[in-house]
Amino acid sequence: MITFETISTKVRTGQRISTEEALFLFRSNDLLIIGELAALVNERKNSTNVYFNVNRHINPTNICVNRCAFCAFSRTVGEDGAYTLALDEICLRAREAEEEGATEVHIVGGLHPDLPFEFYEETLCAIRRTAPKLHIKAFTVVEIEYFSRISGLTVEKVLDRLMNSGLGSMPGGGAEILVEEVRNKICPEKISGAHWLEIIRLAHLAGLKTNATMLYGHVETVSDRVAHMEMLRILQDETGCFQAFIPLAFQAENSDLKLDLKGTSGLDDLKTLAIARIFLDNFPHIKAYWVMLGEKIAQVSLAFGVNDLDGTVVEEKIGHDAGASSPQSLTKEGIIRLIKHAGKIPVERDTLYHPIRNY
Ligand code: V47
Ligand code: SF4
Repeated sequence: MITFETISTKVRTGQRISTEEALFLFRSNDLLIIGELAALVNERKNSTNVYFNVNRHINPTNICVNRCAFCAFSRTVGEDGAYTLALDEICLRAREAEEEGATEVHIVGGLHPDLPFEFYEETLCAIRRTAPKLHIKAFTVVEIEYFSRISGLTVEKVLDRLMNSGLGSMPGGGAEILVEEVRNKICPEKISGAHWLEIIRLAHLAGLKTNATMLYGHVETVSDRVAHMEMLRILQDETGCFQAFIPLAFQAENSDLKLDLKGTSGLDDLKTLAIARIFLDNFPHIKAYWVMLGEKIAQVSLAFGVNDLDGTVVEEKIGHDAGASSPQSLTKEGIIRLIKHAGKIPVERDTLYHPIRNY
């Protein structure tokens, strides 16, 4: 029989918990016990260090052929608010970021019907020329698969050409919930969960580190969340190239998902982060993305197994188009303050988690 005692013994002795045990935790509301176990796992891995980076998000276009039901960011060509940044504009933002002390640009966008694959190669090359010190973390698996389709190249070749143009690592977006039944409801046009995992595997084999996200708080069940995490845990056992797991709290405004939702609850946010920390024992980092969670929940999550607060971001569109009430940007000092007030040591990191400076 599964009880808190049996789970606690496993966690304390460093054993992996099962999917049934993760479900048991999701079905309990004993947040403090779950949080204590998650904090223990995190402390063993990361001591009291909490990572952040100085980064800037750039979304080259919001025009997208997919139109996922949960996405308030995407537009069709000619629709109000549709935009595509010129290469010069992208480079200007990257140069500004570098001048302001950023170490990373995070680039993701919609699946544009007309831009050729070469545009994305040129974007990377141009950023590398104008801001050579920046690490370029770019393109979700969904974009990589789209580039393969529009160019007629294999995914391996697409990755190879992008890496030659300056791609340094990949973010974890597009995973949503990897269970097909859920994808059919929230993003039927998106690649399947199995395909997402296969392309991540190819990226890892090519030598790229990536993250993995999970969009939660919409139509999925807690079993779907556990199934999603299980698929990631299995792949991580094989490749070891995931860096951070990032649960993304669904922002409900302006989306086509007709749900009677005002967003996730604080309890669910903390429980999800804590269970992820316990279940994903082979992931080095659990990231609280303050944009979707708000600064306060992100800060409290540092006592619930989280060891990464993402970065300064500067200009965020995906969450804010969907009604996120967090600020567009946090200053480095603001992030350091959040971490210090939680009794932890702020560590500025680069994209690959090399420490730059402790505060
Ligand atoms: O794939 C879209 C999600 C993702 C909504 O890897 C939404 O370091 C909530 O992946 N409510 C893109 N989420 C963002 C992303 C990300 C962000 C920060 C850091 C990293 C990283 C990755 O945003 C999409 C989708 O899952 N998303 N719409 C929404 N309404
Ligand atoms: Fe397009 Fe990504 Fe939005 Fe889906 S989530 S509509 S693929 S931009």
